[in-house]
Amino acid sequence: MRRQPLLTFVLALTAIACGGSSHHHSTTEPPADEAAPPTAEEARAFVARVNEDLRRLAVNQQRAEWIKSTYITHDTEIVAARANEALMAYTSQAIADARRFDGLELDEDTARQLHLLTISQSLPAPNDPAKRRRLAEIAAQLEGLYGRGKVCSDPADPETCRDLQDLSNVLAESRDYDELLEAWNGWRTIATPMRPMYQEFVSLGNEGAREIGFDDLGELWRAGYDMSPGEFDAEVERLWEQVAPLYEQLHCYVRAKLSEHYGAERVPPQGPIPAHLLGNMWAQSWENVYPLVEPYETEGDIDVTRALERNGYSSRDMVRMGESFFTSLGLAPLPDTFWERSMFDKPADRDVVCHASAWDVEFDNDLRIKMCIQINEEDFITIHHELGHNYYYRYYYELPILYQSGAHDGFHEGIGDTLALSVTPSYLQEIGVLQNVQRSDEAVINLQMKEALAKIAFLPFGKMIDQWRWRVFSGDIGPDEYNQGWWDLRQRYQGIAAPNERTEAMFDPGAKFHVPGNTPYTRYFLAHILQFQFHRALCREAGFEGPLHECSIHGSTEAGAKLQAMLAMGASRPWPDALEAISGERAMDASALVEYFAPLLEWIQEQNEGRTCGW
Ligand code: X8Z
Ligand code: ZN
Repeated sequence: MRRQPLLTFVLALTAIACGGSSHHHSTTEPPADEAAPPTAEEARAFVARVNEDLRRLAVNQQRAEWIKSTYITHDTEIVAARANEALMAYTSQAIADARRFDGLELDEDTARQLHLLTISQSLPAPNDPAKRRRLAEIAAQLEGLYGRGKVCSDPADPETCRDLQDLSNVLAESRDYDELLEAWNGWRTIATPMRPMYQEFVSLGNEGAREIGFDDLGELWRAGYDMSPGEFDAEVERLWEQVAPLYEQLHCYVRAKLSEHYGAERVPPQGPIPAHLLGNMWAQSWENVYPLVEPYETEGDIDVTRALERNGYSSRDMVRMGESFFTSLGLAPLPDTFWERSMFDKPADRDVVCHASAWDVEFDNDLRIKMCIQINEEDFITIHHELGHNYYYRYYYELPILYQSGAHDGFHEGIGDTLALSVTPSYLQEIGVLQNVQRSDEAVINLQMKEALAKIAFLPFGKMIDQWRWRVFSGDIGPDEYNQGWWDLRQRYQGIAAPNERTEAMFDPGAKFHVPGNTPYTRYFLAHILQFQFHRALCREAGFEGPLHECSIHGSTEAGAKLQAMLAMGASRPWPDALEAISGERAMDASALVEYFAPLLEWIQEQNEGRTCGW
């Protein structure tokens, strides 16, 4: 989550920063002779100094942020907002100061770090101190509203309250249309108060982005990919077109099954699917409806959740198992401090930001995760996801802070997921989680269905969130059409529809963590494509020959060495260099994903014969 690229994060992170004195110190001493042109040597010294200053400010900000996220109160929110304010003030000033080196012939490292500085913030603040403070506070409050969110049938009685975890469990397990609807509607009530705050947030964030030279906040976000924002836009479209046909087939099949279960009046066989029936609060991944769409009823046990429960694992045991996958590749064990400082369980006595995240608070191998782990398959996979972030931090923490990020943010999000693709039934049998794993063509289709519900279903969601935000930031979607614009995109990309009327008094985007948390989201879309590309490359490295979906890299130190080489580059080179280091390829490409799901696609296409797909 949020912390990913620390760098990006940090700096910008979310932004929230605060603080700050109202007068700015210039980040470098003014040249002795004001008229003397800046030199490459000065630029190098400037970058070194910025790295040092950022370390101090970012560590302070991360510490405050960690405390706030693990103990949400009025005061911790303000302390975190102040620390973020200081970081934002410094960063924007440094970007302005760096302008004097524009047009100078610089060595590659200096030029790259100056570029990374410019794009390091996901929320740049305006220079006006009052506006900056306001922005930092709104950002902290938005996240606080989400983290604290509860729905109570009797507000006077805490016993009647349900939080996101409770409501998500209803979405995952219930098959009762009305019960699902109540939980779905309930969670969205927590976002309503965010609406005016978000409007102000957009306007202040845009102002900050313009002051550092971007048209709006969305343009700044799209500038982080070693190509122009326009080229990046086209790149995302290109990748989407590679995978959209798979999504359409999956959608068609799942809709037919849900229609059988809930009836054609509730799930019309040719229209969009009601958004609350897909097993997930945001319909972003659908693995929880697997029992309703299972291709073959078999004896084979791929119910990982049941197996985890049966074995009596604790949250810590699950994290240990995750770590052991990384160490099987020859990567280092997690430091002792990881086990001391992480938060694995939801505290009973205070509000925390439960949304999973991975941190390096001190930018110095101070690795941590923060999760409210439940003993189930989804969280077992999320643990691998978060540890992927930690291992990125682990292998680049010795670089200058400006390089302590992923090659791009999609890389950061894709590492743990890549390893999780190797958490196959055979692997789970090997480590004693599953017994009696079946091997048959039917078992392959079952397993692929489950994976498709997680990975293919996610793709349009991964794209649409920022399609919405980019339009909001540019003004294409105005404040009086936030919800309409949201549901138009939900329907267009995902083929889902709200189950009841949504009005402009509501603010449904705010019910998804990354909107109030201000975490860019296209990274997850990219990661869902890249992870298959990484997987294919690492399988090759591990000497695997056979169909891609059967490969597990578990235990391959050759694959581990390749991975480590890429992680250690951080953001020091343009991302195509990092992609080349791991895969020999220089372009993002969904063909590995298509190859991986080839058996399922063929099967689904047969099932869909005679159906009208699309919406
Ligand atoms: O936010 C996350 C991670 C932390 S970076 C748990 N993910 C996205 C989400 O939950 O919406 C992982 C997949 C998509
Ligand atoms: Zn992540």
